[in-house]
Amino acid sequence: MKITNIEAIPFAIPYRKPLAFASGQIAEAAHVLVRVHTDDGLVGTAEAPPRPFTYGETQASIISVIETIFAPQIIGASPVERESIHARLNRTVANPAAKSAIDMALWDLIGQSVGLPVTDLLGGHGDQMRVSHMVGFAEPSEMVAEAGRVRDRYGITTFKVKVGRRPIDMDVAACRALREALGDGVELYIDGNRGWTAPDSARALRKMADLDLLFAEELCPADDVLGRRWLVNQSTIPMFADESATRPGEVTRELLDGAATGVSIKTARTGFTYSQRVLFQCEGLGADVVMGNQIDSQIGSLCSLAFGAAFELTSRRAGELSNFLDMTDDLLAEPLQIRNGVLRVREAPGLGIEIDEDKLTHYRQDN
Ligand code: MUC
Ligand code: MG
Repeated sequence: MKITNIEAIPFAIPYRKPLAFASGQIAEAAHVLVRVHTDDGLVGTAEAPPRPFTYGETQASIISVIETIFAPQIIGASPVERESIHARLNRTVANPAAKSAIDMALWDLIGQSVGLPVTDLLGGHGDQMRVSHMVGFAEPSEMVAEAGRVRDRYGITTFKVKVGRRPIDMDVAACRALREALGDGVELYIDGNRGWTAPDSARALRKMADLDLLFAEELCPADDVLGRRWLVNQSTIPMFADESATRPGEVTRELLDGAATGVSIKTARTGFTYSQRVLFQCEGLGADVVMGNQIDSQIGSLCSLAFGAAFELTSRRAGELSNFLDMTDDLLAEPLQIRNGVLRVREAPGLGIEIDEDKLTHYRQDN
């Protein structure tokens, strides 16, 4: 089996309501669908969500780097030659979403060619994950209403609350309102997307000490090196790194620096190959992990689920798999269904991504 062609197709699907957080706002899923074709007729599929505020990639840059640099480097290779393919891709620095979409499409091809789901190839731990839902910036009462709706409709009982607004009071009030309204039966944790300073973060954590937060993610910038260590030293809850730890080397640095005690794994930026490395590193160092979300559509969510369900450590915590609920539509022929707070892995070989071609024709932006 040889790679014959790589398609990078821009598409845009509006959100019902924008998701706002300290580093940005997403109002439409303007992503890139990546399809890797082979000479035996199989097609591997994944998506690349551009997040300029985190990685500098745009929809145009993802398409350009795939078409002009990556495709010529790997056409003719076999999808199983992952090490040599990554060596070629890594001649170009950065571009994590573009590289990861190619990586996941290759795993999809390998799964299809041997007739096994990618989850089984990766680790085969289980076939489902509990789902955590992200609650974006709004007035506290609206945030409570959204979480309540999601809990009642989908059975989700874990919520990631976006914080990082300054001054800290509105976020502290939102977390308190969520705990009071939803009770002790739900899990809450916070993500600051670097919006607070270390002293802001310490104050906010003190004010929320009675809210039984599971952990806190990326409250202040990674460049605040001493501030982050100072924060971790005084925090009574685990502190997770997200956008400060996007590659295996950064993960090691953050953990050994004492700047974080856990890591968010996002397949949208480390694919399956490098997500495995990050996971095994965390396991070896005794660090905690959570499956994060890059505001993925159902395609990306299926990829995170395939990886998260494959390992015991990634299945312990609920995975962030529900951002697609805010989208007005999606590209999967068979939509994902969250039931009783759980998403199940597809039994089909590979990733089980079947694209609705009519929807793709409707939402693609290159025709
Ligand atoms: C997160 O965990 O930070 C927000 C921006 C992004 O790229 O991912 C999200 C969620
Ligand atoms: Mg985060």
